[in-house]
Amino acid sequence: AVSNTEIKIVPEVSSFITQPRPMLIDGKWVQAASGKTFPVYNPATGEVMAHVAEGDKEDIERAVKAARKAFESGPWRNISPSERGRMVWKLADLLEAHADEFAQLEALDNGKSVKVAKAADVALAVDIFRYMAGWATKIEGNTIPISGVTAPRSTFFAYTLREPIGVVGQIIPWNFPLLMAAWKLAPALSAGCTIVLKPAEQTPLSALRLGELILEAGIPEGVVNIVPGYGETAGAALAAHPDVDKIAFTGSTEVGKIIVKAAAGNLKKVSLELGGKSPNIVFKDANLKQTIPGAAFAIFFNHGQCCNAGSRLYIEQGVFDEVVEGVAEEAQKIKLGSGFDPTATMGPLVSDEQLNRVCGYLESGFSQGARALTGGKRFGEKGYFVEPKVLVDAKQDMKVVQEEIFGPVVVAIPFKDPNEIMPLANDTTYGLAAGIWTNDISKAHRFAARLRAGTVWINSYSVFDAALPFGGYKQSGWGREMGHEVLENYTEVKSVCIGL
Ligand code: TXE
Repeated sequence: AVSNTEIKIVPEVSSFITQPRPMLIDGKWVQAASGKTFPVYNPATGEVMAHVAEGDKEDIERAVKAARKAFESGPWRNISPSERGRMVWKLADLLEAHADEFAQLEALDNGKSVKVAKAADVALAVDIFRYMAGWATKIEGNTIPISGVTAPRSTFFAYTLREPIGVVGQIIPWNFPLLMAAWKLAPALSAGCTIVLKPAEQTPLSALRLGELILEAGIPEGVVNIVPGYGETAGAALAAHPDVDKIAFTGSTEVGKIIVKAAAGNLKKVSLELGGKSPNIVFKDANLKQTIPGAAFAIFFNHGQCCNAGSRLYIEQGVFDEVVEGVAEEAQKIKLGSGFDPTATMGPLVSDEQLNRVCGYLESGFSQGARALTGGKRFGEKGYFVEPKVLVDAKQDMKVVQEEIFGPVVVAIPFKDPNEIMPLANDTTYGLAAGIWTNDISKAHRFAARLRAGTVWINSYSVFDAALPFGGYKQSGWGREMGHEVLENYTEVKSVCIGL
């Protein structure tokens, strides 16, 4: 039962969650081999709201078999790139037509606002399917002039083919459940791969509903298999499976390392999009009217549960008080409430576990001497709400400055000399994103080049586009998502050489 909701739940969503949801294997909706299901919680109330088939090793086995068959001998490999692109485009159209339903499913499952889910999660998911649909016909090799050093008397004609990598395992997190599924599925489909997708156990619903649209779009059976389940069981089986050619993972750096080890068994290719502790740097010449709401958005969007969150706010002395107080004021304006409350501007964290993790970090910060300018701690007794926080008096070596909190908590640290900021900003094991706020164009470009991060936003933050690659330096990951760069993750290059 879902209580305190003001936006009315559409009938498609209520009927979807009242039935236990099966998994998608070989084009059919089936129960887990074990017959088990697991509960899905509404983070706004802490109550169980749905049950989902609990995939495990045996289900992964069945799904990988189906994906292998679809890759080797199904109709998929003979479908032209143009037709493949049209199917992916059709999937985008279907998703768009069901935008309200997906926004509600996402809000129920993850806790985010229905409005935001529609404007951001669903819209960006539609967009990546459209963008990638266009790439299906543009994945090309080259013709390459070679000299044939080892056989000098012959002439050669040589070219490369860019082929789908094969059966792909994809493991995704709970912070943007639908969007992470779309970022993973769209390029793999356009490249001609077949897929076993494992959604996060906290948020399996939108991926399962997407599976229905995948079939409706005409994508053949076995091309996309969706196996919900826990990380240590279903996820681990997928990462280790000897017949999976590639694994793509988004989640914690800790589990990313486990995936790499599991993948070593058959040396499957690996791409990883992991955590971050991104520096957001404010110079005193910045336009503070833009910077203050920008810095607040950088951390508080999606309740701070963004791998790219601007969680370390470095502010040049002279404007420190004004910026920090401004961001704290923005935090105070935030109204906590269910994603279905149209007046709420921040929802609950995704789970009990995440609530405890964030509160644990706050306690650790306070015990090491940090001070909160805003907020108490947990908000209310029901649901997983936490008040947005601005921490000051933090030192660079504190846990709250070094580790990913993944909640609405920003640490603000002053700096004196612009030359001292780069080493501090780069003093992290992560390298996912960074922000710079300044009106000095040459300073902006100079510092952007020195940041060890996969994305640098200047006078903006969290701007995502299907055409713009995203991914991490250092322990934030391997490879890039989106843009044409992502196609490297899902293709192999074959050289063909003909003696003439
Ligand atoms: O992530 P996990 P959790 C960070 C963030 C957060 C922390 C923990 O700091 O506080 O991670 O979150 C699957 N083999 N990010 O515990 O465990 C799991 O089922 C194979 C950053 O939820 O990494 C889920 O599908 N798979 C991040 C996925 O991995 C395993 C987004 C992610 O879960 C597995 C989420 C295993 N042994 C959390 N163990 C980002 N980069 O955006 C778990 N999984």
